[in-house]
Amino acid sequence: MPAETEEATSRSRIPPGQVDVQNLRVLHVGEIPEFDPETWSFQPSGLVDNPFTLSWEEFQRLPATEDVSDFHCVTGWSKLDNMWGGVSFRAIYKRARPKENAKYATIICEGGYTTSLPLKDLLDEGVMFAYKLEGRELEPRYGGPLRLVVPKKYAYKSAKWVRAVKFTEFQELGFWESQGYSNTADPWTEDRYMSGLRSE
Ligand SMILES: Nc1nc2c(c(=O)[nH]1)N[C@H]1C(S)=C(S)[C@@H](COP(=O)(O)O)O[C@H]1N2
Ligand SMILES: [Mo]
Repeated sequence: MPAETEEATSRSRIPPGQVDVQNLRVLHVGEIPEFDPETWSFQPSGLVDNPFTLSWEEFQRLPATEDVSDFHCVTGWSKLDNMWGGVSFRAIYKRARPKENAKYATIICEGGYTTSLPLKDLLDEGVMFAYKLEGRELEPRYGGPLRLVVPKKYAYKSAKWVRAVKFTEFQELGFWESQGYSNTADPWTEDRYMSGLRSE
């Protein structure tokens, strides 16, 4: 397609106040955790009929999915077209069988980082626990062995180094959300901060 059209198309995929970058930037609080495949586990729990624990080997045997999505960090950069591979949130949801009063999930990471989302957002197309990026094993700095990917939200919802998912009736505030970042985190409406708390 002509260069102008191409530019217009990609510009329309960049939310307001964002600039597009060629590579994901490595961004997180704390140290990159050590990964030991022998002791690593993944644990869905809370308001579910079937709490379970999977080893790394068992997790990798779950049916896999792939999805290409854009990534928007609240600090102002976006990286388009990332091909993630892993297990859809839906698959974990189905296996855990949440109780009727479960409405949210808190994602719990190695090192203590947390974030949370309504189940209706987590059940969206493209939301997955990813262990691959561009067909290769997900590098530790990008959240390997396992990270959540939530394409429609600012990237602090895309938690790296995930170890557990807790289904809840009420929403728990995550790490950044409890420091004033928006709980709804919609890049398209520049929903960056909790209303009234911060303006820049
Ligand atoms: N465990 C954990 N996950 C995290 C973070 C973090 O500090 N700890 N930072 C978030 C933020 S603010 C961003 S922008 C993305 C960055 O992902 P990347 O380093 O793969 O680009 O990870 C998100 N997930
Ligand atoms: Mo971010």
